[in-house]
Amino acid sequence: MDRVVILGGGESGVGSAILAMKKGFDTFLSDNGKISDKYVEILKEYSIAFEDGGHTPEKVLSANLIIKSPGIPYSAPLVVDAQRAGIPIISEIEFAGRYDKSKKICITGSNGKTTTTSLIYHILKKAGYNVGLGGNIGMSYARGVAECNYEWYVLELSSFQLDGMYDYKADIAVLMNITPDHLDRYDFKMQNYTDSKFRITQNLDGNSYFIYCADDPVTMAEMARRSFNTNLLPFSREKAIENGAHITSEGRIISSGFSIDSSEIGLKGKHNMYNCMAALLAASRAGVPDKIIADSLREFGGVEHRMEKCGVVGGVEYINDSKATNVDSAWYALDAMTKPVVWIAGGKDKGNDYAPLYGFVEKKVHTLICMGLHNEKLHDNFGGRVENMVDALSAQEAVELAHKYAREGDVVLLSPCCASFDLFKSYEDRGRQFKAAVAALK
Ligand code: UMA
Ligand code: ADP
Repeated sequence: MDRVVILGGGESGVGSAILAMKKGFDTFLSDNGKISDKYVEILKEYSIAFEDGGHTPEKVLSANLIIKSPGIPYSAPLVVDAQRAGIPIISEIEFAGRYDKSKKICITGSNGKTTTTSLIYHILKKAGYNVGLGGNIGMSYARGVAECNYEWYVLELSSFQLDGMYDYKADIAVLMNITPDHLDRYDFKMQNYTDSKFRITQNLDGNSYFIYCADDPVTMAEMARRSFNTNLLPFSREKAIENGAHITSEGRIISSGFSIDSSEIGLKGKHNMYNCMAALLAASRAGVPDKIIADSLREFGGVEHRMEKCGVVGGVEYINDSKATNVDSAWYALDAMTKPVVWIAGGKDKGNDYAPLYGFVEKKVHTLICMGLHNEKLHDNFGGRVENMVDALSAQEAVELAHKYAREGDVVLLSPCCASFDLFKSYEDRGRQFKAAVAALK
């Protein structure tokens, strides 16, 4: 019997182990940290053999196939050893795809993945499809394949998941944009990261679709270097697109016979118009009628921690955009601001270049609250560009300072540009603490 070893005992690894077990493999899961109680319970429930607190080389390198969790880099010593030993290493998505008979809509990009994925899922659900949601969001895809039976799957894919994908084929592939992120995992080479994102197009054929942003310079430069044997569906805010989607100068989104005024759409902001165009193209190619797509676009209010309005206190609006963990996403948040801004930024810097934000900050932001353990880089970049700059070591302190500096009619925007791990467990934890602090002000 083939031995499948899963590296990592989080959502991805445990889902993969359940699927491997169900498919009759000799299954073993290995984690070099401590597996959380929740996952230990599931592994025991399914009688899956596992170890934690360290990888035992003999137990791992005896595998015929390794499924690597996305958080584990290829540079991890045991992964290097496994590669040297010639053991195939794949991602959870590649593995689950081997057993998934559903039609697959796959979404990647540096920003907008979760919003677009959730919107497509919302539209297909509304249309009455038997549809699953997974990938880099929610419940593990492999576990979904093991336990559910969907006709359609909407999958958010990260570059880390795409890296371990080879034969997987999407029916509808969506690439939102490519801007610098996670470069530490790609030898700090943008081309390596771009190649990873373009893996979403591998194996597409004449029956599949590739939806992409014609305004994104990195995507377009890469498109020019490659050839595609599939149906191309670009979308744009900047130019008219015949076979795809675009926005007219009057603000109408147009695609073939479909048309909707952007003012009717529930999501707001330029970036969300991209997300809506991608979603409507995907849903229409999945066969959803125009009326259901239009109704869904009107009612979908967005996802938690993405430009989420979380209250007005003393005439000041508070917005939680905790998921803005890179410069590009914060760029769109600041671009969307129409009132004076108290901006809360900072956290674990991933090698950010803040220059694209200077103009917005000088024009729109009067107070910058630096919420992180190391705020020097923010001070270096924005000192002299804002009226006030103060430091905070918690969400509560940041919100109290924001309350003090904000004037009636202002917006307090948490859009940190950085990862959350210096002060918080995750971006969700950061967003929730922010919202709790805003609620406490009331
Ligand atoms: N581990 C090892 N060996 C190592 C390093 C880590 O065993 O050398 C273990 C850790 O101790 C831990 C486990 O690996 O127990 C964690 O694996 P993981 O980091 O891959 O996390 P999972 O819980 O399996 O979740 C992963 C994705 N996480 C990452 O890519 C970091 C989840 O995306 C995804 O939803 C899930 O698989 C799906 O099955 C989250 C994410 O943060 C949302 N993604 C990044 C992002 O969006 O920026 C890419
Ligand atoms: P991802 O899953 O790719 O991280 P999200 O939908 O969670 O994307 O959004 C992450 C951040 O990026 C949020 O701050 C959000 O406001 C912003 N954002 C959403 N869509 C886009 C887009 N198309 N382009 C740039 N930024 C975006």
